[in-house]
Amino acid sequence: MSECSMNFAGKVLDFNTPKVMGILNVTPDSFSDGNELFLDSGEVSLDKALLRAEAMSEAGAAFIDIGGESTKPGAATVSLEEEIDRVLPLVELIHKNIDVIISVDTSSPEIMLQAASAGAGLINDVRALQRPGAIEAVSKIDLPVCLMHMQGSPATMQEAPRYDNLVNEVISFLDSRILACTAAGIDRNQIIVDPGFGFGKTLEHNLELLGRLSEFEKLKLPLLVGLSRKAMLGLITGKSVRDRKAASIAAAVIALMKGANIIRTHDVPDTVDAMKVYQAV
Ligand code: 8Y4
Repeated sequence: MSECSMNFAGKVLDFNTPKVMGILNVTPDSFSDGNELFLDSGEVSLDKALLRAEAMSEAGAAFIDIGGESTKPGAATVSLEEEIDRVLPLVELIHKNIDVIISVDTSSPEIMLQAASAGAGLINDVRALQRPGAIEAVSKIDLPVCLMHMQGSPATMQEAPRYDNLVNEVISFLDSRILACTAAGIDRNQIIVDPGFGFGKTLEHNLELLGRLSEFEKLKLPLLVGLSRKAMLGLITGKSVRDRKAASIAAAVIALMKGANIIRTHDVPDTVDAMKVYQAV
């Protein structure tokens, strides 16, 4: 949505021009870039993570998205304690050292509260604040939130995704979550929406969502999309996760042309270049 700005813990951003969100994965089994941030002890290397965040920020990322729980189908569940240990020291470190908006990818109210105290500027919840206490947590910390659509739960969502009317159902779900949020005292202008590519969707579903992305403009809220290196791009190109950069950028440009305001990506420098070309035209 244009002509709108949001305050992310003191950093104000307008969405007249699109923005990049760089992914900083701190899940040990993350299927692309995870392991390099891990020490032999199994802990996150804070030094390496900070360097990576600095590089993404310098390359033009407005947001750094930090997540400690893998949503990969079949991934091990992470205890709250483990998620806290992985995510919070990094939020603090980045907050102290880098002028960037810190997005925390979590569904846990406890993490939301602690992350806000540690300097987070955005809560990115793939479960759209459906966990008990999550809406109340975001209402209390008064930070913007990204509400994402998912059908089912990460463990089983790709088994048999099914929709009678895909775009209508995704938009209705987001509408109902927006209503739940505003009813709980969250400001409508603190909400970002996301169709949730790959979350309970077949290739066909993902293609229809991308092709019809401009229909999400009727929600009149900033639109975030995450397409980077996802399985749909592997199905289209036949390439493995590490070789999906060009496909990811092509998908990102299509999303931009259909009104996306934030692109979540592993490849910040190239996505920023693509965005500059889009902007120039
Ligand atoms: C390689 C690496 C291939 C990672 C696929 C993946 C989204 C998100 C994720 C999204 C928002 C992912 C946390 C899945 N996707 N948050 N999170 N939107 N808002 N898979 O699309 O990146 S994790």
